[in-house]
Amino acid sequence: MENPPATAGRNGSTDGSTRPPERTLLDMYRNIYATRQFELTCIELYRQGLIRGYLHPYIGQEAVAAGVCAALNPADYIVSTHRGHGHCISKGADLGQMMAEIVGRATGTCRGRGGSMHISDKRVNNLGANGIVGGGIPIATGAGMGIKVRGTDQVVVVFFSDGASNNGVFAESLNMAAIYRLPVIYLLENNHYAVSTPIECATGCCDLAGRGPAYGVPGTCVDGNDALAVYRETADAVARARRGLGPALIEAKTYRHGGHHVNDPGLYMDPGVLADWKARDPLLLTRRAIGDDSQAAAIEVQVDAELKTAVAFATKSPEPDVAEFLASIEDG
Ligand SMILES: Cc1ncc(C[n+]2csc(CCOP(=O)(O)OP(=O)(O)O)c2C)c(N)n1
Repeated sequence: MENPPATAGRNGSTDGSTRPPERTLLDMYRNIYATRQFELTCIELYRQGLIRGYLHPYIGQEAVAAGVCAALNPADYIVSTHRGHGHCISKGADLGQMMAEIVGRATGTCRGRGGSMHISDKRVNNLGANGIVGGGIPIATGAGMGIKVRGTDQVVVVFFSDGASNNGVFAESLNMAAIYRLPVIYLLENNHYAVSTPIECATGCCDLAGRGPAYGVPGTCVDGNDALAVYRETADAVARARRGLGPALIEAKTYRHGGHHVNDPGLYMDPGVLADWKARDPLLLTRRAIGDDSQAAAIEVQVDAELKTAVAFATKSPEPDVAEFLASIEDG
């Protein structure tokens, strides 16, 4: 595995060592653990009828969001998906406002109007999740064009999955990003399924990173359960994009620990394959990489307390006001 690039970003990895700064590893573990606990809590709240609509757990994939966002600055953008809780948390969401959004309360990041699948968070430059598979890909390409026009050194990362990479907008967006050298990182989370369809049944060529060069976009593949590897690969792509060298496609191979959504038992998943992936649970791998149980345990205590406060805040918050909502539509 390559060393982290010698860039002096938020993570300040300039020593060329194979380990990123300790703070980065701990931050990634915090985000992985927070996402895991947040979603386990959401599943309980869903069963209690407190969350309406769909809920798509990210459990098993958390190292992708954590590794990617560790390589970003607060001013950088992300664009998310229907499976986006990990993206939100790793980009810096306040757990209380995020939980309030998911239970549909007025104090949520979108005043309770977006919910799990359409959450966004302007405060941390999260341009939002999307119920349209692949819908975020052209949005990010447009955001990349905006950055280029404004002439800042920001980048945008768009998360999407293997199913979305078969949509036409993938081809159109990569082509456009290549010709304009847009600072967009296309982060393909290959979790090997689109609902119940395994990738082999939906995709003629399963080398998804290999699709990038066909459009003039460098493509790399990384172990998506290894947060450090994801961080390094992303930091490399971010450094290139900030230098004006254009877009990148990163395929992070990972796996869901369960079905497509909260009510899908995932019976079509091979139990042996699932067990192999669970043995490489990103939570365990990252905890092991820290190598100091007391540091990991301290993070867990802090997150558990934060989450408890977040749930209390969210569930005690008022429902959105219908009259205010209708007035806001009329105001445009
Ligand atoms: C344009 C569009 N087509 C179909 C759907 C229905 N749908 C919802 S999720 C999903 C699977 C998406 O698979 P993938 O992109 O691999 O993401 P994952 O769920 O694995 O994270 C489909 C087909 C949709 N929401 N939008």
